[in-house]
Amino acid sequence: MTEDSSERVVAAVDDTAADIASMEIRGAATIADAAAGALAAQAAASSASEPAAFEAELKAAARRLYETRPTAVSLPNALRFVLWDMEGETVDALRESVLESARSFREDLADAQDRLGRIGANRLRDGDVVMTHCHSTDALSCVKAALDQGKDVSAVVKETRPRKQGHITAEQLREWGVPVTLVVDNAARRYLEDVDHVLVGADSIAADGSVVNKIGTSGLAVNARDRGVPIMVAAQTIKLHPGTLTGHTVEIENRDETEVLADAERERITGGDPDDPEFAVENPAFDVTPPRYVDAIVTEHGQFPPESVVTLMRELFGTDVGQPWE
Ligand code: RUB
Repeated sequence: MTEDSSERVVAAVDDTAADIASMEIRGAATIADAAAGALAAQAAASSASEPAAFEAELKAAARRLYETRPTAVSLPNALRFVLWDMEGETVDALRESVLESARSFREDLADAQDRLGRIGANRLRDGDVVMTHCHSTDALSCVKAALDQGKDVSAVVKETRPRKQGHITAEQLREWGVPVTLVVDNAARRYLEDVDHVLVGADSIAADGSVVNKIGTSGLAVNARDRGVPIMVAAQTIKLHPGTLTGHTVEIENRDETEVLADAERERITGGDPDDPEFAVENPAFDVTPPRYVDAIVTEHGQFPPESVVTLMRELFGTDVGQPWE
């Protein structure tokens, strides 16, 4: 609960926010889906008796969710879509509008991923090998659609330090019967010789076509370009960052250093001084791949060269999106 009783945030919102922050819920599309679900839970459980109090609660819930992870734009985009549609003269009407927009947002999200997958699958030929980085449900939907089209696909899966989300990718691909070779991140260049595509997702795509994704994506893309392997980014349009149209930059999340180095390891390196001022660990979660290293951005609206996503962004978002939870 927030302190101000006119802005009660229900436990489901607090729990979702905590799960997003701790990465129990992770991956841009999954975060967006959970955030819309949490707003619906807030609307359903609200005990507000006045429309203004109901709206204040929804905005407080959106703020709570917004503050959890800064890089994936799908989170604020999900909050925008749901709050934009909040309308009505009574609490019941407002509630109904939020429940309906959250439901249709989540449905569209799943549908967009399926459509994107079918488009991405057209780039994959029978017998192709893809190299993956991290765990992206958008990227995996392309593989799934290719399998559904009867193509054989195999994968070289990068472990993806520090949290090893590559293991989730490997598990999913094995469930679908895809042969997987798991490699440490440092082995990527060696294995690029054996692959036909680098296939990754995105957390945010900027107006100039830069792709923000899990740390290590940009190095992989540079190596892939050097080896002549095409780089395909699978990203629904909720990954387009409308703020970059008006000069905002994408904030890169820095996570806790214990994800990189356990306390005992740190102690060993610093000779037992936990606060050694001469020793630092940094843990940026994402990096930026410039558009010149990306061959195609595959969305539910088709595939685009990175430099042209700006047109799509203007069409879908206009130029002034605002923050309806403020
Ligand atoms: C996940 C990550 C994924 C994108 C796309 O990072 O970088 O590639 O979020 O995922 P984290 P999806 O594990 O830090 O959330 O395609 O599922 O939206």
